[in-house]
Amino acid sequence: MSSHKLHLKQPSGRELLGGDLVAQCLHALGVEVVFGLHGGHLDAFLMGCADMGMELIDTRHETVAVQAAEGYAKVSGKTGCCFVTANSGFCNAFPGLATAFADRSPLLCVTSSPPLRDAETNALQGFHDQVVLAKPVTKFCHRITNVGEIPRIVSLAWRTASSGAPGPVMLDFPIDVLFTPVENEAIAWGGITAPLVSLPGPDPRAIDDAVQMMRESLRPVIIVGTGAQNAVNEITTLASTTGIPIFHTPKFSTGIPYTHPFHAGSATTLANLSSNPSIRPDLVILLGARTGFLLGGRSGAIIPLTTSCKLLQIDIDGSEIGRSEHVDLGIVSDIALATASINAILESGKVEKFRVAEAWIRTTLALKAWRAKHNEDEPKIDEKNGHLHPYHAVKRLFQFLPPKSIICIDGGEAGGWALQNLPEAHAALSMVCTGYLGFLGNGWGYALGAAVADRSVLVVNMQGDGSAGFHLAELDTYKKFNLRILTVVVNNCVWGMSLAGQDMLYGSATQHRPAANLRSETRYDVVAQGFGVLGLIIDATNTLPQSELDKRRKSYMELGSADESLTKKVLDGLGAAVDEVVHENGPGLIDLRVSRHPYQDSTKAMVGQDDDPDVIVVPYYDNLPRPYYKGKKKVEDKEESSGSSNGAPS
Ligand SMILES: Cc1ncc(C[n+]2csc(CCOP(=O)(O)OP(=O)(O)O)c2C)c(N)n1
Ligand SMILES: [Mg+2]
Repeated sequence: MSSHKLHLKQPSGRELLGGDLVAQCLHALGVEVVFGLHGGHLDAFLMGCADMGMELIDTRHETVAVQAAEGYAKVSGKTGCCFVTANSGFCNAFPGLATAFADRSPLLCVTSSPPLRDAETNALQGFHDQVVLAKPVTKFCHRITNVGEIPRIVSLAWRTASSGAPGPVMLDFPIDVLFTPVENEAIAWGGITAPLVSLPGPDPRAIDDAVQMMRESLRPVIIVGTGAQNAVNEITTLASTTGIPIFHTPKFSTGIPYTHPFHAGSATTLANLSSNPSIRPDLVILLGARTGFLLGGRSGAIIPLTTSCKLLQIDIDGSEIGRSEHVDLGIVSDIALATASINAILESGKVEKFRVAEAWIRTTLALKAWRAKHNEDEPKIDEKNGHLHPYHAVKRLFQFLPPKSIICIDGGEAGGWALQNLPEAHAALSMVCTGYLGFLGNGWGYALGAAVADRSVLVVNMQGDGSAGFHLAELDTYKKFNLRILTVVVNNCVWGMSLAGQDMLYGSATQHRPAANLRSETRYDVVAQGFGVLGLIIDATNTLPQSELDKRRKSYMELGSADESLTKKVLDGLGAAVDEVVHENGPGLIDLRVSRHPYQDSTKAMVGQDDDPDVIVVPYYDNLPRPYYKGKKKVEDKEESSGSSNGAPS
């Protein structure tokens, strides 16, 4: 039937090849932009993309290309697309696939390999079987061995990436398949022209139960995650009708407007209620948000793990429901459909209307205004080293950002300061890019994809000086495509979170701080200038040597009048630097020098340093009880009960 076929466009001056067919299939599926890095294997495909008017954004590293496709998906809501060359490019792409798989991000990665007949001959860029390597980090991956089967398999891969729990897929087109002329009669079209499938909806009885749970709850909260990306209207309607506050996972804030009256900010602030059970949630409604370390793990700090708090989890993937803890009600469904069903019941008049008590609404919404008092009270400039306090530096930076920016958070301590100060930014969207893999450097690609998906806003690429080093060369990509990305290197001249852990665990027991140092002489603003990007530095000590290259250095010291205090001048200088980048209408970088102290509260909580001799400190995870007792108290208890020592070593 002709309607199931694509009308293929004949390229002018050359044959229609397998590569054209791949490009035209992707075009038919709605792909407008493809991220990647060139390899000769892919030229037949790239020519096909160019012929179809698809935008090609080429990066300086394949990891970034895949992560840009992921960032694009996160912001546009569409499936991202990328290309990487055979073996070398693929191996660089692997971290991107791994991250996207953990993050359930829909993307299709195109790669290539040596000609089919050269299999296992030590051929160029053919040593590793990419399909085998990619299997555990993709939802689907396949090597296409027949040019005629391209549409069928592309369609299958695309639908796999974007349906159910989304995720990355990879297609390996051997170079001979890409360069083989297409024979129209021999094409298996598969579902390439089929309309998009509808999304899975909820069981109506479960929705009744969910409504009942909400009605019975006194202190409910909603926590949204990436899976709620397409459900902004439905969730805000639910919140407006019921007064249930909406928190978001730190990983992804969704597009719920910051200004919405029930937007309560990051769910991490719920930990502030953990000391008082009477003002903790008694119902947590997880909408497309997964339990795990980003929501406090098994500590119960964010989601109370007590019988007095019920957990209602709605997710597209049943295996996420009750993954680590008991769930009182689990619903497998698309979030928009499930929430719309809840709203329909509430509007139908079938159940009595309910509204959360004002006191609970006030308590939860006040969390957005909560600031760590100790950090607030600390001097803005560290008296010991003359550097800006990282909390105050990031806070002021965020206050200067244009509202509705997109904030991509990378780095260790730097990321913690950014997350803590997020409410100051009035952002349209925020994401912690390190994600489930704790992967430093991901922010470069996510920021790139975000900036391509939405060119109307400023994208802020928050980096530590450590994480910045992974993909600094992408400044070149930002410049090449003149993207509105402000990179901020929160520069404490150290692998800060690494040093924090070592300090907390080893203290004065040893002076060794292995592999934790970074160079203070490295000038990220000058590096940016080398790429033709506006590079600025904010340094309260004003002691850095001037560089020959350093033509555009902004001296904040001259920005204020003579009687203004140093602190004000530095922070105003930061504002001036942000303004300069905003007006540049292209990329910019601020090397924001900060003190390496104090350490972030979340780092302290994660490291979990504990002097109790009966506790085994397991940094970054929950501590363990010692299988034998070392502390006096326990030994005495034992002695009291048994009348003798238990013989355990102390
Ligand atoms: C790819 C990767 N390598 C190493 C680590 C381990 N790690 C976690 S935080 C951290 C230090 C981060 O330093 P920086 O980016 O400068 O941020 P800071 O903590 O100094 O603000 C390191 C090395 C990681 N998470 N990811
Ligand atoms: Mg650092």
